[in-house]
Amino acid sequence: MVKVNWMNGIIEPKVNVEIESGKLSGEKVIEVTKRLKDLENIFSAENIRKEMTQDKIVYEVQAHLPVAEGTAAGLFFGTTIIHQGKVGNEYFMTKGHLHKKSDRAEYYWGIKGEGMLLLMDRDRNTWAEKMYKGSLHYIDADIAHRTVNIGDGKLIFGACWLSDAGHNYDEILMNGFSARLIEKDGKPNLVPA
Ligand code: PAN
Ligand code: ZN
Repeated sequence: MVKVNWMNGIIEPKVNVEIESGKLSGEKVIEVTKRLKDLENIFSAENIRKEMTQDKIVYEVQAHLPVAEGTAAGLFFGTTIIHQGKVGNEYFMTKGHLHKKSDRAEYYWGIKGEGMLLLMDRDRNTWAEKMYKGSLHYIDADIAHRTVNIGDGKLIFGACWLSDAGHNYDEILMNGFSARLIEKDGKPNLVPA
């Protein structure tokens, strides 16, 4: 509920973000949950994923969408929580995507936990940037991006992107990233896919 004091024109914000957790509350906040059953053909061990508890949550996204998707020059603000876990020896991660409009960049920042931001250019060169509380990531235009939880708790990060960026999931679903983060001897290793 927005409280307006018309005497002095001062109002309460319509939405809040909990700094410690990234949790959003208020107007125009949407929530999406991705479970193992929603992540067909994302992990290398698809046979193992199929045998796991399908309702297990892999990640949750909250986003403040103040304008309609596709609006030119508006901004969206989101928080993603990736739960701790693995499919075989591959860490829980997001689907990953390119932006539909290829010249749209994005900011990510680490809020909690330990992660990796997997980035891939158009020539399919893939690299991983460490994520931790306070890390800041500028994802350049036309770079595919996926986040991976390599820690022993939840990975939480924030994101801010343009409202007309759009999401292209198809290319990653079809061709994947050229490398994956695999646990070996208790450590994350970036290995060719
Ligand atoms: C993020 C992502 C979010 C979930 O808000 O959408 O972390 O990842 P997937 O969209 O790949 O499932 C973002 O990059 N928005 O543009
Ligand atoms: Zn994005």
